[in-house]
Amino acid sequence: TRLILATRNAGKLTELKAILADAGLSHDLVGADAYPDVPDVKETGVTFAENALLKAHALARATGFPAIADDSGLCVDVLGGAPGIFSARWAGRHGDDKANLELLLAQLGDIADEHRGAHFACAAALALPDGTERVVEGQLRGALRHAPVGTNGFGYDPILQPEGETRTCAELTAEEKNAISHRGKAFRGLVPVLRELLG
Ligand code: ITT
Repeated sequence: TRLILATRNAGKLTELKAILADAGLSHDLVGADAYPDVPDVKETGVTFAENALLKAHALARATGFPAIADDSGLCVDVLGGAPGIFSARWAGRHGDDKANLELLLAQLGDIADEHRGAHFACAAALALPDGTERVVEGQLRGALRHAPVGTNGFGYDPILQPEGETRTCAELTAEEKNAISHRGKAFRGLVPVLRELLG
């Protein structure tokens, strides 16, 4: 059966397909770009879970297929959890990863390493056309570097060094990142729910 991946973020889509395939999910995975006529939903929620559910419901309702969505971001301790749900447009323009990362580094300035704690957060939401919904969340704890390193991944990956790692997320292979990431944890947690509700 068809399962819609309710995202237009290419980096997320690549990771989601790998995470779900590794978990043995055999559904026909189709990105939101296959439905260009479905308008982007306004992310009016105040939590990752609320926004993930908004996106999943919008696609499930519009397509008549089950849909899963990812809402995620970087939460910085000394910024009280910002950028958080505003991570994709922190510097103003939605999806401008380079500008977002540079603004965040500038905001942190030369704050010492012991005060550069942060985590990635991800809410994985499932919505069925009948309105059934489920959410599972995951986090990846780490510290922020003073300058970007690495070219893999997307978004803030070049500045987050996971706990227990010497490399940034952008220096990890896709497999290494998915094994420990907020997204990997959230969506692997959603897999048993998908099996139960979708068969
Ligand atoms: P969709 O809503 O279409 O899924 P989006 O990019 O708008 O795409 P979000 O609102 O959830 O999605 O924003 C997520 C932002 O958080 C993303 O643009 C990155 O800047 C950041 N982010 C999330 N996961 C990340 C990861 O694994 N590595 C680096 N940055 C990440």
